[in-house]
Amino acid sequence: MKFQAQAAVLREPAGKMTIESVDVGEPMENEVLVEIAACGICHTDMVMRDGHLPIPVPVVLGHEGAGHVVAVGSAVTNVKPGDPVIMSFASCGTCPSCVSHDPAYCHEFFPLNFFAKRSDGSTALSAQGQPVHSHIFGQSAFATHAIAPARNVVKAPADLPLNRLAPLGCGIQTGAGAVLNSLNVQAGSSVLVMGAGAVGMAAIMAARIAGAQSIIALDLSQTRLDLSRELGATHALVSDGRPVSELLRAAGLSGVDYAIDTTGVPALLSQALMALNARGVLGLVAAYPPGVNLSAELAYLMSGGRRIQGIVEGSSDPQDFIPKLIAYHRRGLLPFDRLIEFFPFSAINEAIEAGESGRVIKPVVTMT
Ligand code: CXF
Ligand code: ZN
Repeated sequence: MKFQAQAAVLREPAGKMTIESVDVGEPMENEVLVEIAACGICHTDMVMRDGHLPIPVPVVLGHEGAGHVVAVGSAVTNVKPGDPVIMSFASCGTCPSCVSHDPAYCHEFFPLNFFAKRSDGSTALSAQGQPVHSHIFGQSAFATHAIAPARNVVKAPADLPLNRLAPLGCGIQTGAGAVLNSLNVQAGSSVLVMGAGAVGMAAIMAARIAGAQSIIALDLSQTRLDLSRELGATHALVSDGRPVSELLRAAGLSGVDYAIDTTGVPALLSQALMALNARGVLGLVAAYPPGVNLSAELAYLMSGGRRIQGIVEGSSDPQDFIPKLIAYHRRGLLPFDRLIEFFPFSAINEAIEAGESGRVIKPVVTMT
């Protein structure tokens, strides 16, 4: 059985998306069909759109979907039709990382999330009989309907609006998880967060939850820095071209125990390394295009026991971590809704523009 959905199709790299009628196939035995209520826009969607993370076209992007399960494949047991769900990233479930509940480091992470098709090569979508690539992050949720592996979906509470919960599946989980899971930020420590976008703001809120003593936001935008202070930053530094260590010194800070990069700007990474205290860690969280390198003085790293750590999706197991984030949100500790502005699905290109111009921190398109 095929039915029609509306999807925002990207037909050429760096192009605009066009909302088109597409045919959606049936879920395979381990998949679910979700009617999407809302989908957040993540910077990684733009990196994929522009071909910096190479993906095939035509394709439907979108990887912060939330909605209701409409149908399930014959082997699905974790959800049933009618359940509200938040969609997250795809993982294989059988590699050593997945078996040890670390699916963000799934050995198949890149094929499953970026190849825009199932492992058997098929896509869930077509238009005028031609395949349209699907399964971006196992979801392709810039659409009214998406087919996802059952492992990808996390049951959502019935009493919270799904459109607000959508960004938990990537951006919020990534920033909060970097602090609470990957780096395990300790109470009383100092945390530098470079970039006050959705991921950076989530990291700032999480650093407050962790009890960090100094939480330093660094960004170009004074408006964002003002908001970062409301969300937990103790210091807000305008990135004005001076090296990070100099900015910290001017703010009365000597160094930091943790630095989290959400910007992907190589010069800032080198500077952040030089601002690490002994035993400090630099967490790499941005969507770095392939081929971008970092050089560091080995004696400096070694002698202070300093580390550089790659972080994917906040080292989260979404099945456990998203419910934890919702519990923090209910207690008022993670007010990520303050980052969101909603747009109708038909205005997806305006929503993207609002995100890229920096006017909106987390645009979310709503389908229902
Ligand atoms: C991505 C960033 C690029 C590597 C995989 C995870 N995060 C999501 O947007
Ligand atoms: Zn993302």
